Amino acid sequence: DGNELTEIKDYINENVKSNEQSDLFGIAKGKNVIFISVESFQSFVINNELYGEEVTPFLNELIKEDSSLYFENFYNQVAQGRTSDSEFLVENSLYPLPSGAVFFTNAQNEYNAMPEILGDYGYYSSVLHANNKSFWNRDIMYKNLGYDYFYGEEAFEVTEENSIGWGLKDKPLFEQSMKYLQSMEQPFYTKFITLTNHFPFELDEEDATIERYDSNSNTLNNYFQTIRYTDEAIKQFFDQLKASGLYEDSIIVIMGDHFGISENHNQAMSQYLGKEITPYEQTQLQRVPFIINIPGYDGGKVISDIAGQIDVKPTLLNLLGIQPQNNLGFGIDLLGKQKEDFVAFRNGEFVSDDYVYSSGTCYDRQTGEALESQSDVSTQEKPSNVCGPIKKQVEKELSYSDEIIYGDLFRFYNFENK
Ligand code: GP9
Repeated sequence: DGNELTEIKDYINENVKSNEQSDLFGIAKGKNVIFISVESFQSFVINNELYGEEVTPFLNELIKEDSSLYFENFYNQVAQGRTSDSEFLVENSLYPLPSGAVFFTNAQNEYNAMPEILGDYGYYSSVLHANNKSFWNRDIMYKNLGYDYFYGEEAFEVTEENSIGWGLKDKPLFEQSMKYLQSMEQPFYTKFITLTNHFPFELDEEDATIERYDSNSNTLNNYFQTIRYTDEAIKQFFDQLKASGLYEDSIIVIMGDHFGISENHNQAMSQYLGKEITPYEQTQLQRVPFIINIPGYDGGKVISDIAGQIDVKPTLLNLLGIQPQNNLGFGIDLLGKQKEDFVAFRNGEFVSDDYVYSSGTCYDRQTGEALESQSDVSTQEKPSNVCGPIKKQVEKELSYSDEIIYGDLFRFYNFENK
């Protein structure tokens, strides 16, 4: 009957939310939000080189700008629902499910998602993604999350020349989207989901502007070329936004959705990074870029605090000066006074300020040194058991999030708060 909600709300107030407002609250009030979800974009390529050439030259410049906030220790938290899980995390500040994709299993639930909240503040919301609308059950789920419109594959001119792999290439995606953006009611919240940097990372020869890598993994070898292409596509999009005049009235958010190079390619990855891929490094490889570009802002910086996709919703809403009453989630405003000090992964592993818990081992986050074995972690009494208490809280938090979804608890919550 929804009584579980009281316990969950208490937990969130005590452990997750901080009541102090960030200095940046409302700095982007009334601005359009252009959110670019970049397929399989991992942080290891940022500020990195291949054969002496920057892999992502445009984004490397962008994060240095005074108008940009870049989170260098931001982790993806997806599970089996991959891109759809990252969308779910972003829109709801809830965790994806332990198995299956919540976009399929609980698409009929009540939610209190970002498009719906922004709608109450006069925003028009849409998604631009050149794939079949029913992929990941998006057509159903988007309506339920409060999106006003979904520009799917049929909204774009897709030809043999302008597509590869999964469909329309990123450059024509942005190019063809300009007409939609220019005629859109403002302020708008618009999400782009790119496709070119999708496994197996195919690219036409004429689009390649960086060499392939040379290792035993074709996947990793190709990856540098497709992510460079996407970097160029985003650069071109910024130019078009500036030329159209939309740039000044918008904030642009760029986020990687999940990893592209799985652990099957660790040998090649280890060759590229020049270090062994331990479980600690494997977790560090779950970092994805998160960039917020705020035209006109001049306090840009690189933020090293740990962060995750669960934190996107409260962070963006705060920048927009929106503090909805009716809000229940497990993320924090990354620009505010922090409270929760771990990033939880769906399998119960986590990163905290001081530790990384991966494959049953607790590591020192700064040095990567292994501190305890799994058996130590589960024995609460040991004084050396530093990961154990955090692990317990992570499990509790994940199960609260599951309770909300499995019990469709927003039915009661929205009712209470109306
Ligand atoms: C498909 C695209 C890719 O529309 O979002 O999804 P993924 O395979 O990365 O989950």
